[in-house]
Amino acid sequence: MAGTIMRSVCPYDCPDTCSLLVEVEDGRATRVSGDPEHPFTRGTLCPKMLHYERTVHSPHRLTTPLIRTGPKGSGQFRPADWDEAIERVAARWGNIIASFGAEAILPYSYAGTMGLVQRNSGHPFFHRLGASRLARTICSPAKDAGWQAVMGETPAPHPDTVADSDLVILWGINAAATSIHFLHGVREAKKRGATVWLIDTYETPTAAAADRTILVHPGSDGALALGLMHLLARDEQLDREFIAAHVQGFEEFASRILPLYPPEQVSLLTGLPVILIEEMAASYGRANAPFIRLGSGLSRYGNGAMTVRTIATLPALVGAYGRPGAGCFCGVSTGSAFALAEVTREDFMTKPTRIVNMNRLGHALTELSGPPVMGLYVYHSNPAAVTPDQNSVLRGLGRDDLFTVVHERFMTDTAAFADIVLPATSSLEQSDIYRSYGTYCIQRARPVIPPVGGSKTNWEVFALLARAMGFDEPFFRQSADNLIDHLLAIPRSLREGIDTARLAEGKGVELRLPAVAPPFATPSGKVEIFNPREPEPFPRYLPTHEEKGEHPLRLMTAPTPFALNASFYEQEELRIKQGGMRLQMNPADAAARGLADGREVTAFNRLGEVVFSLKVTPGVPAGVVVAEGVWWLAHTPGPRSVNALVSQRLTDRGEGSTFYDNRVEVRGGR
Ligand SMILES: Nc1nc2c(c(=O)[nH]1)N[C@H]1C(S)=C(S)[C@@H](COP(=O)(O)OP(=O)(O)OC[C@H]3O[C@@H](n4cnc5c(=O)[nH]c(N)nc54)[C@H](O)[C@@H]3O)O[C@H]1N2
Ligand SMILES: Nc1nc2c(c(=O)[nH]1)N[C@H]1C(S)=C(S)[C@@H](COP(=O)(O)OP(=O)(O)OC[C@H]3O[C@@H](n4cnc5c(=O)[nH]c(N)nc54)[C@H](O)[C@@H]3O)O[C@H]1N2
Ligand SMILES: [Mo]
Repeated sequence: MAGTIMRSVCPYDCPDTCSLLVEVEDGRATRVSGDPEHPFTRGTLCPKMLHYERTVHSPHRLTTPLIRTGPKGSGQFRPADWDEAIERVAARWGNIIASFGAEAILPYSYAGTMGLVQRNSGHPFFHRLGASRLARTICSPAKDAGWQAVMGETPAPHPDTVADSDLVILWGINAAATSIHFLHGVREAKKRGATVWLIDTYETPTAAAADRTILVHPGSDGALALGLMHLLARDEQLDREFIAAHVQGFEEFASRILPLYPPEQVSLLTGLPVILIEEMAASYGRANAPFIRLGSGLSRYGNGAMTVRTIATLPALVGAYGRPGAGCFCGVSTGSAFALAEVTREDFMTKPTRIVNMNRLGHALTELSGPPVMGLYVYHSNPAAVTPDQNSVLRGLGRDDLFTVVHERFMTDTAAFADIVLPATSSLEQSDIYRSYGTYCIQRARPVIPPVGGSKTNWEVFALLARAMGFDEPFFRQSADNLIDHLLAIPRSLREGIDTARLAEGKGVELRLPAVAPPFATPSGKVEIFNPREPEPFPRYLPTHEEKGEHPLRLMTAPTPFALNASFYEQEELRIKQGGMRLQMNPADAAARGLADGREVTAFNRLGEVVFSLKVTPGVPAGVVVAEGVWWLAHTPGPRSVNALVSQRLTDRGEGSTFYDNRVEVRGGR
């Protein structure tokens, strides 16, 4: 007998935020499919979510609290009940606070679930505790900083408006892996005659959706944008009227900055032939509605914010901002659709506490003093796998005097280092309210199955911890649904006039689309090529950290279609689809090193060594190697995964990660 169909939301860190139809039989999810009624995702699921039930009911799910019995990292635990586990945490934290102060406790969380309540449910607790705060900058703060420097708070156009474009530029985005529903609009545009370019550092699966794939040197996109603008100015392919009315600082930019970037110079920086740069500029200048869809990869460099800032400047020269089907889409910022401060409760902090950058966890655990980190609480994140400089993170997690609690669905690389592991529910077992960073949809989810085993939601665990720590604020005694109701009761302009009945039914609902501009949401109301508040008042080309580096090969730590960061590695079928943990290399680089396809190789730099199986492919240019996916150590060919090769250095603005700004050398064998 077929089960009941219930609605839920994909909780993962993806711009699309699909609505799900879940078939439930006897309290188990038996099948998951896309919801055709969702305005943006239209019933299609990605390869990762097709069998979400295999994650939810995986035999590897954690079902009971665990207490460490063996050495740190050995993965030896005994089961315990919740009371014992919570009491131990509270007692140990009490001791740490007495000896070192509450700032010796560090929460570490990111994006295992994107729901607003479950994702942020630790904030009020740790604010109340007086713990150190975490700067959650692993993903794309440099992209935000670069966009904001030019466009302020100007909202993105509706993603489906790409269908009205005649020149679509997928710039540093592997949309076939990370944003498949955006490609729907791209296909529509193509049907109407648009040309599609992909600009990346290697031929990703998205190349199949593009008419033309343009491969640049890593981190050089800012130079390309400057070169295109140089040519637009030289050839008078400018929208002078738009510039005069809506752009700040163009004349000085054109006279002082653009002359520095003639095509010959840009060719040296990007590796593109002069004739191609000329051709690109002419096509961009001629297009009626050029639409840039900007990914985050190119922002994860020492010059990442400046690169995004420079690219965000380009559409202004041809007046593409505000024109239907044109402009630049970096991601939507619908954060203001909800009063998030009601969830995060910064007012629970009695004084502003120390802020620790999550990209530098290795440093925080091994070198930070005043006070040192003595207690670490990890929830919906897997720092042993996803965080830069894996060797330093693992050294930190291995400290005998560090008390680590990990709230997880699986025995991840991080959980294996815990003193206490707490079992977490999956999204199908919890209530939440979702927004999205790639669409204007919101959606409410309620549990569709009971918790698997003894697992608990983030929200519930913080309620237990609050009680154990003696916090008596009523806030900690409400349910997640109470808080969601409260959020929905606070009016916000983005939610004005939305279909609340649909929302209550659990369906995806579109917010009111903000007017894109002009005037632009910047202090001047204009596109700010000149921005006096920035240390660099004009966009220009900045070098990456590794422009000139010790090793010859630039390492791309790219996403795979068959996993999401270090999530989904519990599904064997998806690991098989990835073809194992591979390093992709150009045939010339492989030949120069005497390396054959399928061989075991070691990539190394000053930070570490990682074993891969080699995939030789002309899709990767010489001088670049590609490692897709963030593998769990349980499934790696050697003792480390890719982030052992990634440094803790930060971006130029925004204190972001620099995952793509690393070099390696590669040798055969281990
Ligand atoms: N299947 C899948 N989906 C995902 C994820 C995943 O891991 N797998 N991750 C999720 C998360 S957390 C995020 S933030 C988003 C990210 O989504 P995207 O922004 O699409 O992905 P990124 O990893 O940021 O990088 C995208 C591309 O940037 C390219 N790139 C790197 N350096 C450069 C450069 O210098 N110039 C150019 N032009 N391109 C460059 C990489 O080769 C890669 O193809 O995707 C989300 N969705
Ligand atoms: N080499 C390389 N490294 C990367 C990236 C890359 O592309 N390449 N991408 C980077 C980016 S953009 C990002 S955003 C980060 C992502 O970093 P993370 O957000 O840490 O990513 P995940 O690996 O998805 O880990 C999330 C964990 O949360 C758990 N989880 C899921 N739901 C819940 C829940 O409801 N409660 C609890 N307690 N746990 C839950 C999952 O089981 C999973 O282990 O990774 C970064 N690291
Ligand atoms: Mo991310």
